[in-house]
Amino acid sequence: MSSITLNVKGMSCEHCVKAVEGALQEAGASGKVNLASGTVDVNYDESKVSVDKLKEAIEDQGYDVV
Ligand SMILES: [Cu+2]
Repeated sequence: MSSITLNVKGMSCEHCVKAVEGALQEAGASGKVNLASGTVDVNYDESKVSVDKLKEAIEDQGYDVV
């Protein structure tokens, strides 16, 4: 397992938390959003999914990964 912290712009409420964490789950990873810092701690299996794919999954929900 690998882990990374992503900076994500535009998350403001519980809905955003669910959208982002849900998208990561669908991509095969697990994420924990921290609204106060605008970050997401992600645990993932690098043999199954790339960081680029994780970023894409978040961006598909309408948020910017910076
Ligand atoms: Cu929201």
